Amino acid sequence: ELSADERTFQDRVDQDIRIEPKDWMPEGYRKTLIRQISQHAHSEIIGQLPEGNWITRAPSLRRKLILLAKVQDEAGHGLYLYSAAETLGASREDMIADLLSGKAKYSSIFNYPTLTWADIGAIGWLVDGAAIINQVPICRCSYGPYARAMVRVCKEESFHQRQGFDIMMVLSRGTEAQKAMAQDALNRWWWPSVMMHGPRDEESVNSAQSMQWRIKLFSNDELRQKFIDEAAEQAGYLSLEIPDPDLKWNPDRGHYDYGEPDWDEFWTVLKGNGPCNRERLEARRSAHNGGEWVRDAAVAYAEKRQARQAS
Ligand code: FAQ
Repeated sequence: ELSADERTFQDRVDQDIRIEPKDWMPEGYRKTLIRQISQHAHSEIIGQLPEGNWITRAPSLRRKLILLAKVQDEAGHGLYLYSAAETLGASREDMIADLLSGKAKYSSIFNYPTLTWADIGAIGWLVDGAAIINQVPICRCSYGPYARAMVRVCKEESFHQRQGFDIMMVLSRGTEAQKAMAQDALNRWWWPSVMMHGPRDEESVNSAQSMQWRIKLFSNDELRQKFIDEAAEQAGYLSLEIPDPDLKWNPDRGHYDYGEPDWDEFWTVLKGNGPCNRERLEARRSAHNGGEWVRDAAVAYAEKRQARQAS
C-alpha cells in the first residue's frame, strides 16, 4: 500500500511530470537514482581510459584531434552526472571514494583492452551506439536533472558514434590487413557490447521498480534487441561479420534472433576480475593522487580569498 505522499508522487510520475530536487520523493527513488547516476558518471570517467590509450598513437593529426575531443567529452559527461547525483544529496567526495576503493560499479565494457587502432572504431560504433540506445530514453526519465543532462550527452554521443563508424568504414574498405583488423576488433567487442545492456530481464533485480518510477523506460532485453537490430544492419554495410552464428533475421518477430552471451564472464567482470579491472582502478587512483596538489592549492586559494573578503 502506498502512503498519501507516495501516491501523489507516483501520480506525477505516471502523468510524465518531472520530479525536481526539492520535490518530495520516496527514499528508495532517491537511492536508486544515486546508484544509477553515480555508476553512470563513473562509467564516463573510467570510459576515458581505453580510448585515452590511443591518443598518442592515432594514425593522423585529424584522427588525434577527433579522439582527443571525444575523450574530453566523456570527462564532461562524468562531471554533469556527478552534479546530477549531487542534487539528490550525494557527496562527490563519497562517490569518488567509492569508485577508487572498488566499492562502486561502473560499466563492464570498460574492463576490456584496446589492442589495435580498430578498437577505437569498434568502441565508437558499438559502445557509443549502445550508450545512445540506452540514453535517449533517459532524456524522458522522471528525474529532471538526469533527463536534462542526457539531452546534451546524447548529442555528443551521436558524434562519437559517427566517428567510430567512420573509422570502421575506412578500415573495412582498406587493405586486407586493415579489414582483418576491423573484423578482429568487432570479434572482441561484440559480446561485451551485447552484455553492456545488463543482465537478462529475469535476472535484472532493479528493473521492475525502476520502470514503475520511470527511471528506466525500457527493459535491458528490449534495449539489447534494439541495439542488435541496428548493429546487424550496420555490420552488413561494413561487410563485416558479427561473431554470432545464431544471429539471424526473424520475420515473424520483426527482429534479429541472437545467441546467448557468456553471462559467467559478465558476472566475473562485475566482481572486479575482468581483463583490465585492476589496471583501470589503478590508473584512476594514480590520477587522483597526482591531482592532490591541485585540490590542495584550490582549497588554499579559496581560504585566502575568503579571509581577504572577511577583513
Ligand atoms: N556493467 O538490475 P539491473 C557510457 C549491474 S555508457 C556493470 O539490470 P539496472 C558512455 C547493476 O548496476 C555506460 N554493472 O540494474 C561512453 C546492478 O547492480 P547493483 C554507462 C552492471 O541499474 C561510451 C546489477 O548489475 N551507462 O559510459 C551492468 O536496473 C564510450 C543488476 O542489474 C549507464 O550507466 C554493466 N553493463 O540496469 C563512455 C546508463 N549492467 O547496482 C566512454 C545508465 C548491470 O544493484 C566511451 N544506467 N549492472 O549493485 C542504466 O541504464 C542501468 O543502470 C543499466 C543496468 C541498464 C546499466
